[in-house]
Amino acid sequence: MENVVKEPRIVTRKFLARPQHEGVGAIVRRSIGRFELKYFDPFLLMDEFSVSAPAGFPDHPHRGFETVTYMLQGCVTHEDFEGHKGTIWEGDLQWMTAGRGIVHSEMPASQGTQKGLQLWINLSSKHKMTDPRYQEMASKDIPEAAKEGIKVKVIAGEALGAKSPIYTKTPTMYLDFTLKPGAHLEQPIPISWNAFVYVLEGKGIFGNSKSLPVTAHNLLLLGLGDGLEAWNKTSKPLRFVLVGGEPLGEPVAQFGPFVMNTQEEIDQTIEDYENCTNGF
Ligand code: FJE
Ligand code: FE
Repeated sequence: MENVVKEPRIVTRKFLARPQHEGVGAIVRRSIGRFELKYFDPFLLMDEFSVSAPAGFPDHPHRGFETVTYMLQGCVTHEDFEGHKGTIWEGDLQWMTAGRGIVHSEMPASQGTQKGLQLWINLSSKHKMTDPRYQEMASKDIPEAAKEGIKVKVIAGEALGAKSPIYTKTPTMYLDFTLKPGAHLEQPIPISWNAFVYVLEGKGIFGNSKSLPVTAHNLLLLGLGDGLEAWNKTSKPLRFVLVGGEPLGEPVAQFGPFVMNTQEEIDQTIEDYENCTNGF
């Protein structure tokens, strides 16, 4: 492969996401959004979730950011207060811009354990009160590319010549990579963006070819540079997601599922939610 990455980013921090309780009877492995890593601008939360009926995430609100749900196993049904309803099947993607307000439920849609990733991306002050919007992509429609032992599903952004149609208000890339044994990846990342890797399966070497292998449920923050280098030096497949975004550089005031810039805006949001006004 030609040298597409000139200054590879190295791994600056590693977090193992351990299971914790969330919602009603659901389990999440939280990496971003936990106490030690409250915010990785523009990312507010990264959960690898696991739910079995009757557990789930019953009616709850969101304001000021986007939620991105990507199903790994099984399916969840969502329904909001405007009657927008659907099932996110295995491999499908839902990119939800909560904007000024969405109240919805996210519940398992079949028997057994339903697993996925949920990422929360912050919106800039000028977009926080935007109209709510959904972008949905079925598994078969997610652009895919393959080259030299590397397969990628392009959820957002561009990789190996494949490009996602998802519009990201906060510029974001979201790539689902599978590397065959022996494969070596070089993926460009815009230089000013924050980026992380979350390992789903197998053992990978990231950043520096001499670094120690990293296993599933670990989140790796990447340092400065123009891209990621990764290697699969094992005899089994390696699967991970690479997520990057342009930092907003704005103050964050958060109260659970409400994310604004100031405490006054949070107070207003709580009032709006209680009174069903300004979007709720
Ligand atoms: C939420 C607690 C929550 N991670 N992963 C508080 F559980 C939630 C929430 C979720 C969630 C939903 C899915 Cl489908 C997957 C998740 C947290 O809904 F929004 C708040 N505020
Ligand atoms: Fe939600």
